[in-house]
Amino acid sequence: MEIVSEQAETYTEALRRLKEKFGGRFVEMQHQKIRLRGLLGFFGKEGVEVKGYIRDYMPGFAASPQAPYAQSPGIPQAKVGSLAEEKEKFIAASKKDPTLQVLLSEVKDIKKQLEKKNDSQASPSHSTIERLTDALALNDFSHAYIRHITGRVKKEITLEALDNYEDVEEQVVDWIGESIRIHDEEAFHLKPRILVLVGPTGVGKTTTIAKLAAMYNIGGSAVRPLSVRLINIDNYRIGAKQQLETYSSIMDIPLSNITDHEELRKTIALYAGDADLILVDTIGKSPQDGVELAKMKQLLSACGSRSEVHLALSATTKASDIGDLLRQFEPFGYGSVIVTKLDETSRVGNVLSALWEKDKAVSYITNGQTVPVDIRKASVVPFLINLEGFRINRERIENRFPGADAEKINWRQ
Ligand SMILES: Nc1nc2c(ncn2[C@@H]2O[C@H](COP(=O)(O)OP(=O)(O)O)[C@@H](O)[C@H]2O)c(=O)[nH]1
Ligand SMILES: [Mg+2]
Repeated sequence: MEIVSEQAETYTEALRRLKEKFGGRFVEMQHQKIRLRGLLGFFGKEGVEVKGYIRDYMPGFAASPQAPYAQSPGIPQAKVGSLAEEKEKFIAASKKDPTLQVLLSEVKDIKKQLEKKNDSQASPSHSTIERLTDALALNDFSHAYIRHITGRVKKEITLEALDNYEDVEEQVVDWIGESIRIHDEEAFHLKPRILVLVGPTGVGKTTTIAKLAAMYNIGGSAVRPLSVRLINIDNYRIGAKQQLETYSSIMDIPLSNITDHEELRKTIALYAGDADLILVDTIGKSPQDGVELAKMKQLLSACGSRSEVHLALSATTKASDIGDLLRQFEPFGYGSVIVTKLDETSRVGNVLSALWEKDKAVSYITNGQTVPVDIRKASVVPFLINLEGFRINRERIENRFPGADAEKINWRQ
């Protein structure tokens, strides 16, 4: 059986050509939008590719004198119905005939192979694009993210400019930077600001709460000193209560341990009078534990709809797990993510791809175990200077992405 295809600007034109060549023997398997190949495969117009196979005589397909297209002499004519009709007839016939069943499974295989081939043809290579793809993959960016970037390169960069790798690389670094959304703290100027931290066990929620408490309580060039209160709902884990209590007493910041919705509501009401910032630490349950997550969500509703929920996400999380995590915590309505443990990995593509795909902002980044120093308000620069295999002109990106207190950050020490 022979597989054929035809590309044209319209579906009708592609089909017309196929019918002209093969008459009623042509059976369509699929058609899809493609970009017609222009110079070196770039900048082609949109078109359609129709694929199918040439049918030999098959029982069940009667010759039709009304076949609309010319038939080759000697070949039995087939009735040309709609694709759906043809398919149905074929499947019905194949049920009775084991030979046809084999044929059907071969057609399916061929279809799969054609699709695969098509995928690889869809990205015509240029050495710059190949190098960029490798560099992005080295940083653990997802396939979707890499496709998005290389797609932009093909669409927005001329063939001539593509020959200058350094320029394209610089442009791509900017695009990566632009894809990072930073949480807008100023948008939350309610008093008190209630910041709730959720996330899986061990990502660094409690440590981060302590760091945030110190950062805002003490103040500094990047933040003004605030009146801070702590609330802990991590009573289930042995030692967890004590962990935040220790920080609270060292920093002399009031802490309440609470166990239920009502207690949480009352505590917030009590603190609301004189606190600027209330930080709420939550129980560290496994994200697989749906019941516990639902209980926590119900309990947290006591914080009110104006509270900010942030998800703590470790930069060391496997790329394949990040999507699931972001989804599992979605019911909490978190708007931004605190990326923790950036010091433990040199690859940030996994996190950046997931945040971009789910359109989540980054609010803070933490880069070490030491309370209170290892935390920063999120900014684009630390992510970019962590990129492996990209030439980074630090001065240029700091001007391009002026951030919180980027000038003080030196993550590559
Ligand atoms: N390397 C590194 N370790 C961290 C960071 N943040 C927290 N940790 C460590 O991660 C572990 C779990 O932290 P914890 O705050 O108890 O996590 P929780 O279960 O989410 O509350 C502790 O050993 C912390 O010291 C960070 O930014 N970098
Ligand atoms: Mg904890």
